[in-house]
Amino acid sequence: MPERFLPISPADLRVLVSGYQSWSEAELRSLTDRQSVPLMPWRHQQGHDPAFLPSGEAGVWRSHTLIALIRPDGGGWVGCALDAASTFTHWEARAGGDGVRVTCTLEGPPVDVAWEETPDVIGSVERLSAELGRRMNARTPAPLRVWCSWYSYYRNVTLEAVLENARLARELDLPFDVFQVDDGFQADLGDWLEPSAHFGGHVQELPARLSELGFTPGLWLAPFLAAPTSRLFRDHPDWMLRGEDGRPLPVGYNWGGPYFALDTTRPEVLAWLRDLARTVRGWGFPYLKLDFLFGAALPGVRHDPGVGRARAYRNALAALREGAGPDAFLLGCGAPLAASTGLVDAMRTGPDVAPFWEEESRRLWLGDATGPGARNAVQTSLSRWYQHAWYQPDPDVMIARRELSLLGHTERHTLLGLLETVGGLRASSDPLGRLDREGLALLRASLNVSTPDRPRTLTRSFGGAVTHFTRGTF
Ligand code: 9PG
Repeated sequence: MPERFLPISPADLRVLVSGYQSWSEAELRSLTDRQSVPLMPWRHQQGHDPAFLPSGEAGVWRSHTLIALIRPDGGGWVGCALDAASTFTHWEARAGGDGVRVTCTLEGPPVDVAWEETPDVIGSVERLSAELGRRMNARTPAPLRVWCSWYSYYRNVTLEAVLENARLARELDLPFDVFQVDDGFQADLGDWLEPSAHFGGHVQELPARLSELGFTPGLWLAPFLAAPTSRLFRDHPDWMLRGEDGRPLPVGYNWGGPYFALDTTRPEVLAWLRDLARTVRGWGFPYLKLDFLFGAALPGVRHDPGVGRARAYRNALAALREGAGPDAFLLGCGAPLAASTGLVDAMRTGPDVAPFWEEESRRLWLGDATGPGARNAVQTSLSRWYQHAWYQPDPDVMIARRELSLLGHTERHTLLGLLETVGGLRASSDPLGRLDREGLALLRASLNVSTPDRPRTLTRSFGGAVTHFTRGTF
């Protein structure tokens, strides 16, 4: 279905779009509004698909994998790719004077794409999304309750801080399944096996001690990236994704500088990824948070130009799955969404939560709603509710603490209510020793895992919230 024309007034339609990767915007908006495109070019690679950016014109909406156009009576049209293993499916809805033109373009080999008119858009979205999940052998294990070090310790995390929280969780009888160490334990981006100077030990020491306390050990990796200062980059400059000029291509900016991505069409890179996952699994980490995964799907010059971006990505993720083992729990993050189905167990479906509601200037003036904040996280995950058929959604952590947070009472409770709506993983980063009675009660409430079939019913009753959770109206 390369192109369809709908003879209906654009003013009567809303559009549901799902951005490319975890952090990209997903929203339900009036078709005549303008989809924002980040002003800063370096945000294009890190939050969007640089090969299919929002156009920035009013009345033009771009979406990956799935798009829906919704009439006021709840009926409308839904388009959905039914497979995403080797192909990215790009949708565009363009309002014109006499109707709406919908186009679908494929990046990769031909793939089945559904397009239907329906009296019940929500029902059709759920059904087509489930069909994609079935065809790609989605893994949707029971959701876990995770303590993650990121949203309070950030890169200053230490071995002792993780253990202290784990001991407290046991003492307070908090029902966490997993204790997961995030970014900060490693010597450099790419040098995962050496410890950072401040961590106070080797991350290898943690599994035995966490298991003793009854928790499953979890570890963060950004396995497709390398810092220019890393040993990985120094030893293997030829393993990097390249630009047209033949030099390693800087693909983003974080950790105080630019970073590079691995070229996963090289067999030796796939072997290295397999070994990495096998090694950390061998250390005793069956739960892995695999971050910045978009790194393997960026446009650039690859060793094997015959392998498309979606395939290069999928092969890289499959290598990690092979190394970690079929029973490892893999959480994707910063990842192309549908293309991960069947290889990950859970997926971050929005940008990072933060201990504040939102950075309005970044969203409104810089056109970038991929930044951290409770509002962006909630809106995006909520607008992707149907993806529970592809993996366990991870709407990111609850922030229950009052100290070290700017979230007010209503915002904390809104966060809780909306996380419950999305279902999936339940997580916290709160320093447990700093929670007061109210914070502890809120944390306990948030660890109540909701089942994957709940979002549907809840989203119907939260329809108003989804609709009004839009720029300027909330
Ligand atoms: C660790 C963090 C945490 C967090 C992840 C991810 O677009 N960006 O520049 C961008 C940077 C970092 C980021 C998200 C987006 O956070 O989502 O949970 O693991 O990395 O560095």
